[in-house]
Amino acid sequence: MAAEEATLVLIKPDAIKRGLAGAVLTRLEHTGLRLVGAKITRVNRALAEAHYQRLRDRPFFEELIQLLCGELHDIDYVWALVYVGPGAIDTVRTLTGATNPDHADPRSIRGAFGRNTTNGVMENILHASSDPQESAREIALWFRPEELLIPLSAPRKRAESSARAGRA
Ligand code: IDP
Ligand code: MG
Repeated sequence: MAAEEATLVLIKPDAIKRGLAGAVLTRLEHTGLRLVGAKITRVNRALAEAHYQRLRDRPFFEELIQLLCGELHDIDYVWALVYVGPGAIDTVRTLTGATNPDHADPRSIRGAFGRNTTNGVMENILHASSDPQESAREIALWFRPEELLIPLSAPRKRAESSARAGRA
């Protein structure tokens, strides 16, 4: 049985602009994972930069920040969602598909709906956490604990407490 995990999904402004948020939510709902947090929220530059901090040295970083903030699509919000369940991170990553929509499995969300525009912008519809450390960091960035239906503990804390339990 896969480990119980939590994962953050962001439905990005390109999806909202194209009226695809409902289709994405439907596919996420069909995973059977439990939705424990959901909101629409504005994204300011500081939040976008913190979210994508690992990519700050990449040449497309500025465009990526503008995209997440909605500046490229004249959209002023994203959907932020937290799903939990066994193997939730991989389940949602597989459903999401490869980063580049041209390379994504056509059965995935990005394969079905993503595109590279003629202006060279990668519109890949959604963000999905890539690993337990990132999901814990991202969920804490986007949600206050009281906004979630259940308390979530960070993976490192879980590891530390089992190490403590082992020593006791
Ligand atoms: P992921 O979203 O599949 O996890 P990451 O490598 O974490 O992919 O990149 C984060 C986001 O940065 C992507 O979803 C996409 O929006 C953007 N991105 C990644 N690579 C490129 C690129 O080569 N050109 C433009 N945007 C990119
Ligand atoms: Mg990523």
